[in-house]
Amino acid sequence: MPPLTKAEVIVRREGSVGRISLDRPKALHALTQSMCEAISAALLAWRGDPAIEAVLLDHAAGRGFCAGGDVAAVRRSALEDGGAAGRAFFHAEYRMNHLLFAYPKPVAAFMDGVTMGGGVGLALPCRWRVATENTLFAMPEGAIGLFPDVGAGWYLPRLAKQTGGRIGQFLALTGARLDGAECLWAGLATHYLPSDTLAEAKARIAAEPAHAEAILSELSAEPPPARLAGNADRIARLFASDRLEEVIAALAADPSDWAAKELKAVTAKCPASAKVALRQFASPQPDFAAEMAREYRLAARLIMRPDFAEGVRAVLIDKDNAPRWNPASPEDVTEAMVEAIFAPLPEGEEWVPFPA
Ligand code: QUE
Repeated sequence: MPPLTKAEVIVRREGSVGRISLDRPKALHALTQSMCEAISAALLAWRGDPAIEAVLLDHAAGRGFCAGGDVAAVRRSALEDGGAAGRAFFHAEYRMNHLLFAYPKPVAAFMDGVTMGGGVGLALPCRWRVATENTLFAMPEGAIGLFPDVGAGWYLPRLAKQTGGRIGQFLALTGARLDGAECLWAGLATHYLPSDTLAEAKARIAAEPAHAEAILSELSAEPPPARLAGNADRIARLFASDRLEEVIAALAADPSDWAAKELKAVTAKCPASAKVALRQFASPQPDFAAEMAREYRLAARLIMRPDFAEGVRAVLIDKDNAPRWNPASPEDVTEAMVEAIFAPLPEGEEWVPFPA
């Protein structure tokens, strides 16, 4: 009898590499809990296996690397079971993120298409992060009342200083979409390859994983100019404040068309989410596990706020893109509200990583 549900992740060995391919094409490979668990199980099985030297992470059929997570299911959980299933999803996803971060063997991620939210969490811990002409990268959670999770609070504040140090805040507050060239410029990607060379890159790495670095360099192409680089100074200046009201005021005071467009993007997002993101990025955690434990608190709290159900409704269910946030304006999101979202969870409910 065939299985009732498809696995949605293809796991196999090829020579001395482990291969993991996301296979949920109808949802642009957005992650479900069982996909996270299958990925973690494969990584755990290979972690101490001397026959596996490296891991390749990509998507199987269709477009998109990974569009995020199954937030429609998380929304149903928030409305129907007190958020228990939603928390279980984030617990499994963040364990997978942490496992990749601490993984003792090199992993290559092929960001050949939409790479948002959960897809960013898969790619950023990897030693090699390959962008292509199809890469479309974003942390869009502010549009659904969430926050930049999956380790974004670790990676984004640490991006190269060449970017002016505020690219993370810019990405979080605007949900801006970066192309492959911009990902390379910002340090989000390590290589830029034409997508028609990816099959060759994977086959050659599988044959000679010790030469992965040289193979990726050899197949790399000159990316087009990174448009974002032209706005780096503006981003550093206008996103300099950790106070949302000040960022909005700075954008409003700038005469450029660019600032006007980004002002619209910032003010369309969930105000509570934006304040959570700014506070998160202003206080980087000492280690990655601590960051994931903090993010789990934030996720557990934010999925139960009405803004999350409303944001998913507006973006993914009704698709009217007209969320009604509550509070609707930044001034009404108080310090005490943000503080409460960061508070520790009750004993026994905190996130814990896989044992080392
Ligand atoms: C903001 C988000 C997400 C989003 C759109 C936003 C997000 C997410 C998805 C998504 C997209 C396609 C799917 C799916 C989920 O879209 O987190 O299951 O098929 O996962 O504006 O944060």
